[in-house]
Amino acid sequence: MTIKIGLIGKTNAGKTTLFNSMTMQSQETSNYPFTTKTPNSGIANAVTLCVHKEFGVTDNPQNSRCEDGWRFIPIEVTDLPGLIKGAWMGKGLGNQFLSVAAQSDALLHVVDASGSVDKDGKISEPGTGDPIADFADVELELVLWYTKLFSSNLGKMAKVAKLPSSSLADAVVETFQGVGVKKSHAQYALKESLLEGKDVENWDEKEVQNFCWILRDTSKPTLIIANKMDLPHSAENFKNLRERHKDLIVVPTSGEAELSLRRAESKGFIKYVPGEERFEVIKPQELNEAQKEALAYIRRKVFGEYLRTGVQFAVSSTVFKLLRLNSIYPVFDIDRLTDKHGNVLPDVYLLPSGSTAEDLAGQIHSDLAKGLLYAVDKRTGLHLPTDYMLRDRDVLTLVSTAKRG
Ligand SMILES: Nc1nc2c(ncn2[C@@H]2O[C@H](COP(=O)(O)OP(=O)(O)OP(=O)(O)O)[C@@H](O)[C@H]2O)c(=O)[nH]1
Ligand SMILES: [Mg+2]
Repeated sequence: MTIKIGLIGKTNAGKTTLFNSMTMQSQETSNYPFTTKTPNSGIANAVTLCVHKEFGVTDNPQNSRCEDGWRFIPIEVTDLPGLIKGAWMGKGLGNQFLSVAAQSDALLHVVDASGSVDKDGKISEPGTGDPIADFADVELELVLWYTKLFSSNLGKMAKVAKLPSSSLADAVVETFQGVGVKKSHAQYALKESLLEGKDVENWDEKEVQNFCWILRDTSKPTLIIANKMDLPHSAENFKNLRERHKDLIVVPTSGEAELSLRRAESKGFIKYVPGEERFEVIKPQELNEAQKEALAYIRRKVFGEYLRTGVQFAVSSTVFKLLRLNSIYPVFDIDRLTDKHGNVLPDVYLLPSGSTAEDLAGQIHSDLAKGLLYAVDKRTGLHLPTDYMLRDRDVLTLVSTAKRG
């Protein structure tokens, strides 16, 4: 099960540039509004310190990649068309946008922190736009869309809620199924909005809106990307964004810097591991003046101020902090740390915190889960019960009556 992350935000915020830098694709970007017309999907990576050094082995990753001691675990990212006001009513590319956003486990909400996008989405001078308003506008569109779903299913929800075998939370789940709303989200939103016992047909407009805000926030975890940090005015807008949204993770980035570095790296001009706080020019003689100047600009404006481009940090923070996924290394042979074919530390699985050894088995193969007897922990040698709650960076083998495929 691959984790899915969607890039949302106002037009020209830099979503496609970020997407290209994460996936090494070459989707069209421009300084005209609404460049992206249809969603693009690709593979990015969550990065975590690999366990191979701890065990003193050299690994042969199969479902992931290991570089300089860092494990790169693939996830799926989708770049979406910019949102405009009225998208919730189906304006512009609204419906298409929202249905793709709905499939994501988490959203990266990209904001042009330099404030160089005006009200209509056109590029203007840095400092003239309002990143806080941009963020709020896009969030409002999302909530209005939830509200519309709610209102158009009101009659049905009222009926389902009254059935003896179901509850209002079940009715909410049915309505918002396509958005990935789970029963725990519905129950939480009902409780938080103090609407638990109130007949859904008697909620007033404000109550519906409030409920939908809470449902949006809980069902679709979101991280703010403050992009274009290399430009003037970004530092102050970043600070304001962070102050305004203390409950959210806000990561400063420069998508354009990351894209330049990754492309320079793929051409062999520089050594750069995404996420690291340095890069090294290895073939200075092959760089032209413009490329030299671009790298010097990145060193000065991005690494000098913020230590890194922030792009890889944003993706990894989404996976490990926002979604609280744990990286788990299952192996077949616990002594040699290999799979059946002798590959050392072949796979990493990302599982939500609270997952058990049995959940891990289920992700690998349903037969393995059915016959699961216990797990063995590499670090302690302990036998762990099937309901053992996994911890980040666990290395273990699953012992089952079924043979591992
Ligand atoms: N200085 C600077 N410019 C950037 C950065 N990221 C993107 N840009 C520029 O911002 C403009 C818009 O970038 P896109 O990636 O096309 O933006 P988008 O959000 O995908 O826009 P839509 O597809 O219209 O929604 C382009 O001119 C990019 O070169 C950045 O980190 N720094
Ligand atoms: Mg785009």
